[in-house]
Amino acid sequence: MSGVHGMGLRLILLALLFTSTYAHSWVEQLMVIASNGTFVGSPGYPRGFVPRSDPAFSDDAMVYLLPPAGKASVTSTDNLCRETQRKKVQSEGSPRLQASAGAAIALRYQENGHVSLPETQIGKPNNRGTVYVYGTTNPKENEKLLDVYKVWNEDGTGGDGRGVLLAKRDYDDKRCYQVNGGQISQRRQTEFSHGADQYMGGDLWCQSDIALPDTASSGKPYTLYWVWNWPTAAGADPNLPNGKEEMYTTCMDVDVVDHSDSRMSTKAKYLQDQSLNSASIPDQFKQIFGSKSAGSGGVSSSAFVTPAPSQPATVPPMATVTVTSFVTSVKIVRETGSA
Ligand SMILES: [Cu+2]
Repeated sequence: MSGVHGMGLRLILLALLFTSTYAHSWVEQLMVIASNGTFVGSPGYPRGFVPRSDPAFSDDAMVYLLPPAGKASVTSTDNLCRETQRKKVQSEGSPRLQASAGAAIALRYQENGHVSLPETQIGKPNNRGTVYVYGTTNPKENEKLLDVYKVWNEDGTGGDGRGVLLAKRDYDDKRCYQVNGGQISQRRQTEFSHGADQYMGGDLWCQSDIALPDTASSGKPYTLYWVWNWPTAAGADPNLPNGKEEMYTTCMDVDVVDHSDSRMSTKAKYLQDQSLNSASIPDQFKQIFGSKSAGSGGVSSSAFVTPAPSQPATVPPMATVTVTSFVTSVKIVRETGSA
């Protein structure tokens, strides 16, 4: 292969990689986590969810950028939720998650290259930004970002006291990847391999794992705000000498039900070697559990085996998996390039 030919292939590959990073992120799905760390039950969805399979889907149907395009900073009038997520309304076919008070829940999202292709954006944090998850039983339709973000605290004494900070997580959960030709993805595809499923295909989605408060009342919705802070540092990008504020949010509700089997057991213990298609993140699971029961520890013990969950996560047939042309293209380019 000549050098010119190789360069051309590399440019095509780069173009594909860049194209793939436009998507940004939002919460795609909520799952209850059983006391062995495995997802159980049926998925729940954010307010006004538009599935990727919907003909009306585009990134713009789900992305919510703050500050809004054209503004340098978030101001007191900026809404926390995108317009389609300000009311407690679900889309047809995308219901709320059902979970009991105290249940552990995974908020799942796609990294879209923000983790696996960090070279496409200069000056971003090493943890790919920080996710803040807030909870309230008393949300406002026109909730303002700055009334909640870094104001509500773990004790519920921040700001107007209507809500709490449930968790602060690294955007990169240290496992997730999009299938692409980047080194991080290649490494993680080996280390965290899994069979393609209907939701993720070959990708492995990221998670923010949290727990509902034990005090959440049954029969009522509990509101979650997922806020991803992904700033550009000052001085890193010559085009952005002062850096840049960049945040994305998803707003969602969970139906709090009286179901003892989704309640986090004090005997919770993470089951090692479980399928990554329905596994929570061990260190986040440990953080949730550690705060709920003293002396739990032991997440790394492989000798302890918990019973299988009574209600396994639905695993749809493999036949419905769609391989995108993007992934196919990258593979072809790589194979040709290395020939
Ligand atoms: Cu993005």
